[in-house]
Amino acid sequence: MNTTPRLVEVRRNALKQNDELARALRDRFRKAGVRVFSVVSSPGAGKTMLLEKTLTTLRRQWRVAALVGDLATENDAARLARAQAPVKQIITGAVCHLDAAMIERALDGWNLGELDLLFIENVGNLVCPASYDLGEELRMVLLSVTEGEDKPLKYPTIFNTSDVALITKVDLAGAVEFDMAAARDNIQRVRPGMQIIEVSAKTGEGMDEWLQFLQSRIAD
Ligand SMILES: Nc1nc2c(ncn2[C@@H]2O[C@H](COP(=O)(O)OP(=O)(O)O)[C@@H](O)[C@H]2O)c(=O)[nH]1
Ligand SMILES: [Mg+2]
Repeated sequence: MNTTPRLVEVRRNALKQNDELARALRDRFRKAGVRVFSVVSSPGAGKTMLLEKTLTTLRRQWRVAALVGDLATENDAARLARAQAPVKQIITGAVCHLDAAMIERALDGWNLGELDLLFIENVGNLVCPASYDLGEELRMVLLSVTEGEDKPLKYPTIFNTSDVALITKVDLAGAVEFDMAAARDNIQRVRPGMQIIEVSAKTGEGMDEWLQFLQSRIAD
């Protein structure tokens, strides 16, 4: 007799289905030669601003595009489009994360062979996006200084499932008495060895290191 509660089972099946679709997407991206990077964070940590600056610089050298997820509004797509790259908004309604099926649908009509880089901005949330593989090859997690140093300890899964951490809005660190050493230490406690980059998309501090990191991944 199956003793697993029904809801748990439905959720497990949904995740399994997502993983299979994500694997197929990853294959498709590899065959098309497009590198796919996703960004996760709490709402307001600076994903869109960082991506706008990143796209603006990288589009000089690469064919870049972005997908951006939100519960409502096309605001972020409009902001990212200022970087003059193809951008599509995914409106999730009540759903607190993107999933592989949403990515597949959003790519409908796009020729992946014409792209070098695709960025995916996930819905702002430190919990739900952690469980959903989107077929990306690299997941970056943002922690803004205004959120406090303890967030990696409170939301370990999102840090555990990411490949690189960015500490954002470092221009505000002094104003909020952010303890950078403690934040770095907390990230290392949940994900030992993870690379950490400190940036301010506003002042440009750390952007060179960030862009160099991306370039080195692209060259891999
Ligand atoms: N001071 C400062 N503000 C920033 C920085 N990056 C983003 N912001 C501001 O933080 C707010 C949220 O940024 P946004 O990019 O929309 O975050 P998202 O919700 O993670 O996409 C906006 O008002 C931005 O102007 C930064 O590096 N420094
Ligand atoms: Mg955003």
